[in-house]
Amino acid sequence: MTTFHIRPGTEVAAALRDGRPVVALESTIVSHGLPRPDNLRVARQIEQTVRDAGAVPATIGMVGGELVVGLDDDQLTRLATVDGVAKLSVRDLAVAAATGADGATTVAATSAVAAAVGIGVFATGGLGGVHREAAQTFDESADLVTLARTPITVVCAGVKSILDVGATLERLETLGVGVVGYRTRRFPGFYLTDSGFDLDWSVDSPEQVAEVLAAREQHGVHRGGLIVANPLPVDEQLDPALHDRTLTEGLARLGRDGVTGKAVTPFLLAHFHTATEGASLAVNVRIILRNADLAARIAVASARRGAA
Ligand code: PSU
Ligand code: MN
Repeated sequence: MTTFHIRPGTEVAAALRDGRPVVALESTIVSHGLPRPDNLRVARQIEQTVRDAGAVPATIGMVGGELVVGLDDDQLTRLATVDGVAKLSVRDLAVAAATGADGATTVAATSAVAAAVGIGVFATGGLGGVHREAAQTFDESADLVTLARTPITVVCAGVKSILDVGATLERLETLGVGVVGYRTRRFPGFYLTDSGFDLDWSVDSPEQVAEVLAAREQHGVHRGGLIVANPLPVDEQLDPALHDRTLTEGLARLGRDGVTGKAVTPFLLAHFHTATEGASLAVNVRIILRNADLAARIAVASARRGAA
């Protein structure tokens, strides 16, 4: 009879056992979020960034039905290069395992699996959120509701402006997901430093985030996730005029081509990539690497405090 256990990679298993800092990483940005062949190179760079800051990277994904925490280089290469890798949210994990699928985990699935094995910090680029047409389609990412019930800290640069940013923040509030700005009181807009929305809280250092996590743990009252929103410095953001033009054009094309549902995000991301001649991709990579570095420093501070 087949058994279905989560398999931690050797290095991740040792680090968790010894209480050393570990950072979870998602695989959907590798398989679906970034274009080939840059995706594999970037995936390795993200892991190296986590190592350089003193933590162990644990990229999560499913290979041949096995749920792996800490993919090795062959497994990472497989998810980055083969066709037909499924995009797995939490609800898909068991079906994908039972059918022996290859799959990449979203923010929701990565958070849930990381928390299940005792990893407390996760780095990504941007979260899923409420889509602009959600009032008609009900299209809201499972990332939000999953973070409501998962004790994980996600370092990200907010959500992309292709989503409804204000509605996403409202839903995070309703769902009880904590949101703190890293050295800012403005919610970042992914490609742009500032989405135009205010935040109630700001933290200044990885040590201060570790204090927040310790307080949450010791209180035992709030069992949901915490988003650490890490904006790009203004001089590294996508040119705002180019951003606005590209977004307006992309949204118009959506309507014209009748693109809906799951296809909306990939369509808009591909449009950004071509319309900005690769500038948006460079910014995207920069965001992920900065978030990986900050997440690793938070994991290190938490491990020092003994409450990772
Ligand atoms: N946002 C991005 N790039 C991405 C994603 C979100 O800017 O690659 C991925 C993440 O894995 C996220 C998922 O969890 O898309 C959300 O998908 P959906 O909206 O289908 O829940
Ligand atoms: Mn959706």
